[in-house]
Amino acid sequence: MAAKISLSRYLVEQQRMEGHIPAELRLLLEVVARASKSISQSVNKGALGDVMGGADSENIQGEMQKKLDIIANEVLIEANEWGGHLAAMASEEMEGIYVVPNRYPQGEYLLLFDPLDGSSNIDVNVSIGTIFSVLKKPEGVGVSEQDFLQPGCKQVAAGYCIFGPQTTLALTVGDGVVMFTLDREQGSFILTEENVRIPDDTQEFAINMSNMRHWDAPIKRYIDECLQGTEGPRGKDFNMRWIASMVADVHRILTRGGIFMYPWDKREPGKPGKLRLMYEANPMSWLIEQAGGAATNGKTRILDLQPTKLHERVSVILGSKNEVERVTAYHSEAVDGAAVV
Ligand code: P6P
Repeated sequence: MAAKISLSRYLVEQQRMEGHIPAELRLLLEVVARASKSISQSVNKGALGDVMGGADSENIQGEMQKKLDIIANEVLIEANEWGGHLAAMASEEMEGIYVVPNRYPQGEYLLLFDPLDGSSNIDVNVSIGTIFSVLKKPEGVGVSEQDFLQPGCKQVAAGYCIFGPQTTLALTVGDGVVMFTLDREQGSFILTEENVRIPDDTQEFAINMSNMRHWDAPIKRYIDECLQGTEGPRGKDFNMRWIASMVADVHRILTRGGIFMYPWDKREPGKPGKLRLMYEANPMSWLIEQAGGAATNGKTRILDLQPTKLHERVSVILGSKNEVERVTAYHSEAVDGAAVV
């Protein structure tokens, strides 16, 4: 039986053999993984711990926070602030950046995270997760919010930890996607998937269908064609999934393919989309691209988007390459009137 490779061993070997992971980045990733284990323990307590329900507070997004949103955020801050690998952190749950306190050494990395994505699913026991993104701090003295405003193509590491039937960590440092499953008996993440690949084609789409009347024409066209199945222009039947937890939907796509869409819609025309660019769309888009998929906002590659605000939102179309390209082509056809076959 092949030796079990722990996350620590994998990262040490990647640092030693491939040179992909400098020592400070390896430390950062091990700390994030350790924090994810701690969050997983809290999530798994459920009603047996004081972790369910609302926290009677709102986050910067104007959304009611769950107790676990705050717990997860605090775990990530406390785990990462003292190690000397970070200059600052940014979180969906905090309005401004969190600069590492002067009592600790400052490092060269910036860590962004959605500490507990999908938290509306906590009370109904549906998979949720932590999403993280790592950037290098630009040269210069000190650190500011401006330093975080880098396009997703500048990420040096990205991943998520999904808290479901298994606790699984998905990770990329730019050399493909690997997955580690938490061995609760050992308390270690064990390598369970290397070289994750997404099929170019799929027959499974993920979108919140209740928003259909608000969608733009290209999305309506794409979904309508999927729903026509074998009698329609696609000539094949499609299946639909919507977990309302991006981590779970993306994990399914990394596991068996599919397309995930949270597009702009007419409900709030001034908002480009619901999902956040810096700590949801960028890390997930890099994972998807590293696994052979594609990710656009309907018009532009998500990883090329230049952010202007820390909490800005974006329209997200990601997953199996040929399907994402089709939806993106429908958007350009709608603008240019060019024929799309
Ligand atoms: P809706 C969770 O709140 C989240 O940010 C993503 O994880 C998820 O894909 C989306 O929102 C679900 O949104 O409008 O379907 O509840």
